[in-house]
This record gives sequence, C-alpha cells and structure tokens, in this order.
Amino acid sequence: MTNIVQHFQTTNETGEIRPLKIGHINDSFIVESKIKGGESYFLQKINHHIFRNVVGLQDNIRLVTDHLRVKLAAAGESDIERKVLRLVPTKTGEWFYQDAEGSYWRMYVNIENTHSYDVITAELAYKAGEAFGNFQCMLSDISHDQLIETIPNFHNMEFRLEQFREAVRNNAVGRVTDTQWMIDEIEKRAYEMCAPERLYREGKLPKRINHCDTKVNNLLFDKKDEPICIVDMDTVMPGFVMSDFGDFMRTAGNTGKEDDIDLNNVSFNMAIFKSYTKGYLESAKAFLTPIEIELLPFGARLLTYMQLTRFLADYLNGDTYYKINNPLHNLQRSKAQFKLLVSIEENYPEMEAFIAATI
Ligand code: GN1
Ligand code: MG
Repeated sequence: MTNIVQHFQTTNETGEIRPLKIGHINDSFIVESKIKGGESYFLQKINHHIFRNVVGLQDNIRLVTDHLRVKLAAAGESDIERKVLRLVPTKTGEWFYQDAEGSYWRMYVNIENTHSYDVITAELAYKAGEAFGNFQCMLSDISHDQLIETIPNFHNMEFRLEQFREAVRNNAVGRVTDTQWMIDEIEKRAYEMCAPERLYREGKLPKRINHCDTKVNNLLFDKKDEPICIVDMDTVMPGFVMSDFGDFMRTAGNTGKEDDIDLNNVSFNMAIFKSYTKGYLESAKAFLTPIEIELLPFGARLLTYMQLTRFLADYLNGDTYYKINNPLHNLQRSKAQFKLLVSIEENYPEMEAFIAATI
C-alpha cells in the first residue's frame, strides 16, 4: 500500500495505513503521517467496474470541489480547507493513479477531528438540512453540461425498474420464487414511482446539480457538532432535489439500520423528517419551485423504493454490485428497505400536511 501512496504529492512521510469499513462500493483507507501532527490522507481504490469513466469522475470532483471553495470564499467563510474536500494530485500531476494491475486510486486530504452519524438527533437533523440545502444552492450555477453522469441514469426510476425486471427475467441464481412477494410489492408501486420522470419530460419538474448519495453519514460534523463538510462526491450530477432530500430521509429517518435483521427496529421517524425539512427549506426555499417543495415527501418514498429495487435486483443477480457480508445480505437489506417504505407510506399524509403548513 505504501507503494501506492508514494505516487501522490503528500507533504510528509507515510505512517500507518488503516482500512476503513465504510461504503458498499469503493475501498477506503486512512493514511497517517509518520510524524505526529502531520497531515493525514483519505485514500480510495475506485471501483472502476461501477465508475467506468474514472477520468470523467475525477474531473467532476475537481470541478465541484473547486466551485465550492470559490463559493465559500465569496461568502466570507473561514477554515475553507475543512469545509470542502481537497484532492491530492499524483506526482505526475494527475487526479488518480492507475497501478500495474489496472486499479485506480485517488487521494484526499483527511479532514481531522470530525465525525459522522448513522443515527442522528432531531437537533442535528435540522442543521444537516441547512447544510444540504446550502450545498445544493452553492452548486446551482454549475451548468449541467460541465458534469458527466458518473453512472448514467443513476437515480432514474424507469431505468432502475428496467434493470430490476431484467434481473427477474434472468433469474440468474434461482432466487425469484422465494422473493416473488417482494417483486409483486415493487410492481404494484412501479407506475406511481416513475411520476417524477414523467413530470420532467412534461417540463414541469427541473433537474439541478445534486449530491446523489446524501446518506446521513456522508455529512461530517466538527467537535462542536456543527456540520462542517459533505463528503463522497462520486455521484454529484443533475437530478431531482427530492432525490437528495429522500436519500437523507431513507437513512437518517430510519429508526433501524439499512440492513437490520430485526425488522421491528425499522420504522420512519417523523421528528427527524420535520427537523430536517425545516432546516432544508430555510436554506433551499429561495431556489425551489412549488412543485419541488410539494414533492419532497415523495422523495422519501421514492429513494427508499429505489434502494429496495436496487438491493433486490442485486440479490436476484447473485450479488454482483454491492459488497455483502453474508449470502443473504442483499435480501436482508431489501426486507429492511421494504419495511421502511411501508412505514413512510403510513406517515405520508402527515408528511404532506407538514410541508403544506410550512410553506
Ligand atoms: C452505495 O458505497 P456507498 O455507501 O457510498 C451506492 C448508493 C446507495 C448506497 C446504499 C455508487 O453507496 O447509491 O444508496 O450504497 N453508491 C453507488 O447504502 O451505487
Ligand atoms: Mg457513495
């Protein structure tokens, strides 16, 4: 591993290299400095079977992080190096390094003395809402053609359903019979869940630059529990704002874990929804259209449904996409997402009423 690190423009001698157990796609490591107090780094092996255009991916990240730095400076913010990720170039001036085996590596400066949450309080959810609203706001003037879709059609529900149906048709590892009940539940909701794509085609719903992976733990907090930096920029691309809103709800609003074995733990937490929505609308209301605000609760349903569809498709395909801990992991994830979806559906009228009363 030191072998890899030496190709990057680090400012100090490399100390310990620790693997991190985060994410379902890339492999991540912390590279400590040998000398105490020196800069540490966040090293990642990019899964290039999933992110096929690594050059485009890294260009996106560079463009977005540079843009955020300019925006924060213009707003008079201090401590900008802790508020935006900084890519470390290789010694030959590139934004990634490809090793002899063909693997792609990238490095960021590690933002120290920060933490993230898998479970969050309502108070922190309010701050998180403001932070993600600001993030979208700062990116709103990047023109869409400057960014590539690092994974084409990433949050396109029609496309995800096509992939899902193909997985059902192929039945590659014979898992369809046992999961037919969940396949039916997905199909029952399929037409409704594609409504945003139809609204987009009709010109009624815009796309904006989104983060597209707003899991609660992709927001770093500082020692005072203030949001400091949004991380994991792999999927920043145009999409519906309800997607980012919805993915935060799917993760932070879940009283259980994404892959909880005990489904009794899984339900939707309305207090988190209310606080996050308040914070988010405070920073995002100025640029959102009425239909975008109205559809925010739909986003919570959509992203949970989409994740269910993606996990189950992967289970049916024989676990080719997400990292798994055990052979039933994707099934377990699917069941937990389905339970959450049902709970969101039960709370949906109250969510809509809350939005209507807030605006
Ligand atoms: C993947 O690897 P990670 O945790 O950043 C996935 C997201 C899913 C998420 C589910 C590129 O994100 O879309 O929502 O797992 N990322 C990709 O936890 O597919
Ligand atoms: Mg991610």
